[in-house]
Amino acid sequence: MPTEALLKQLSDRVQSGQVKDVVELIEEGLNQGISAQSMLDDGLLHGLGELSIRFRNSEIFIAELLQASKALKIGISLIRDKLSVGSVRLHGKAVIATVEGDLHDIGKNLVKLLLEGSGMEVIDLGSDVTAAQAVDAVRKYQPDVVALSALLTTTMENQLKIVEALKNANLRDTVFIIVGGAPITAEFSRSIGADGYAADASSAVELVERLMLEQSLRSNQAETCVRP
Ligand code: B1M
Repeated sequence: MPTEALLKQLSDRVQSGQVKDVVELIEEGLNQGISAQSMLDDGLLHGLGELSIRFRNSEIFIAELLQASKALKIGISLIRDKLSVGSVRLHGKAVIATVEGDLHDIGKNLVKLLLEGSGMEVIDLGSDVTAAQAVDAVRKYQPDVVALSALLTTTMENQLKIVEALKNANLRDTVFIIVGGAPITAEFSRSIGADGYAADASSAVELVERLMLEQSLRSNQAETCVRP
């Protein structure tokens, strides 16, 4: 099947939540040499995007959105090993979560996938994660990065709650906090005192790389200063 037709079918089958067809189309696409990134962006996510417009216009119900999300997740699981962020190699540990009150985890899972793919150990706290749970996880795992996702305008403030809770627990300065999700902006990130915002999963990896590089430059400078 021509690439364009296959990607269109993939998008259509996600929208109609046909898991079996999605699996078959991805297998066919991989055999044809279509890139995993293209199947993700132009097939799976395109389908979810189209459905989102219909959901906003009240043309479909939440059950259809759920079924489509299921098809999309299974699709991603088939190409996850082939998605990459180029040459970025990271070390260290990240704790990732979707904040309290929010069940949207597809974007968070993509960020997790790419952070793992770039070499980080990622502890996934799941979705609907409270500030107390985030603080406990930072105490327990001592990560370098806390990555927070929020998809609802009503839950984005819960990213601030986590920043505040980490401050109150004297843990704020032990981690980089990065935030993302559809309603989040760079300005919002600054306003809540996070260390950075990323618009998508690959930018999240680049952001972590930049923050860790800056940190290691700072500690090298400090070491040079104290050396006799
Ligand atoms: Co919901 N939902 N949903 N939904 N849903 C939205 C977010 C909405 C915009 C739909 C709409 O109205 N058009 C709307 C929010 C409106 C608002 O807040 N202003 C909405 C609503 C209203 C709701 C409910 C309230 C509906 C209801 O019950 N009446 C309900 C809330 C449930 C809850 O969370 N408490 C609800 C439920 C659901 C489902 C469960 C059915 C399902 C989620 C399934 C799941 O995740 N397991 C769902 C879905 C699928 C969506 C849409 C259609 C798609 C979200 C998605 O997965 N996108 C969404 C519409 C939309 O966003 N266009 C919508 C694909 C994903 C890859 O993108 O998550 O944005 P995204 O992630 C991106 C970037 O944002 C970024 O990277 C990813 C791309 O690489 N990113 C990060 C994300 N996190 C990051 C973290 C980072 C960095 C980057 O660093 C840490």
